[in-house]
Amino acid sequence: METRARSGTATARKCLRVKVISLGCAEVGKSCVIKRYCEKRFVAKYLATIGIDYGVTKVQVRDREIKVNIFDMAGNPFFYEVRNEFYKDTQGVILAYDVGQRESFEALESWLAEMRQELGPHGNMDNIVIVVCGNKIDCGKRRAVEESDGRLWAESRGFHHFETSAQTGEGISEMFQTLFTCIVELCEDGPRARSSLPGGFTREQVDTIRRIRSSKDSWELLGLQPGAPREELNRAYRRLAVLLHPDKCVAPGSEDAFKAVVNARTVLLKNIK
Ligand SMILES: Nc1nc2c(ncn2[C@@H]2O[C@H](COP(=O)(O)OP(=O)(O)OP(=O)(O)O)[C@@H](O)[C@H]2O)c(=O)[nH]1
Ligand SMILES: [Mg+2]
Repeated sequence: METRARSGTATARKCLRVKVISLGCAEVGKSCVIKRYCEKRFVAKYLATIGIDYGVTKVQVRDREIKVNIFDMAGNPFFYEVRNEFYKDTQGVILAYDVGQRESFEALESWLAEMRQELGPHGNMDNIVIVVCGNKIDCGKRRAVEESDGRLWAESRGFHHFETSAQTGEGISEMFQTLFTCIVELCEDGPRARSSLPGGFTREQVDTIRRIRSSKDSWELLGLQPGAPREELNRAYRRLAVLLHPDKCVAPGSEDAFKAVVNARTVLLKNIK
């Protein structure tokens, strides 16, 4: 990883030093995303990271100069013993998956678990800014993870979500800028002042949308036993409609979930006397 100073503006305030790591399965493009940001170039040949790659870059956030130490981790399980040394004192995480490879998205939870485990019982995740990066959006035809799925997963955990292409550069600078801005906010104001955290919706809404998406029939979608009476059906419908109404619910996917609830009720009512 090359070192490059991105801002020469002198500032009165002390330079802030921060530590950022990249996490995610092998070959999702972690090294390329970092290279695209730091060096403005893309390498098509796969050169697996061996353990850890380290680099430093300077950026300007608001009136503050920050020196970012980036630890780019290898995704291959073989390098766990090397990786685990580098979790501590992390302030920012790029948690990456490949939008064309479903397993790399489904593995995000286990990457968080590895980090939690290495930080230990006293490690505080509230002091770490996590951006979730769905990479390789230029490979449009083989998409396996929808943008809304990625966003829902990330935002329901209080993380930012970006889709990127290290090849074209799309989304890259927005993602890094958000990461660095949030880290500076956190350093200056503490966890309570994370004004730019996404959200505005509840865990119940997110879990309900997920349940609706994976339900196999209209009964299951409404959370009812097959053959439930009309009053029960209407009660379940009302509860879900209030929870997910697009006027009140801003969780990603709420509009489709709300439509599915309305359809399920219509279909079932036709068959109930
Ligand atoms: N088309 C396309 N290919 C990409 C993109 N990002 C990375 N790649 C390719 O995907 C392969 C893996 O990229 P890396 O950045 O080395 O992946 P990594 O996540 O760092 O992998 P490990 O170091 O093994 O954990 C390389 O062949 C890259 O050229 C992208 O946005 N679009
Ligand atoms: Mg790598």
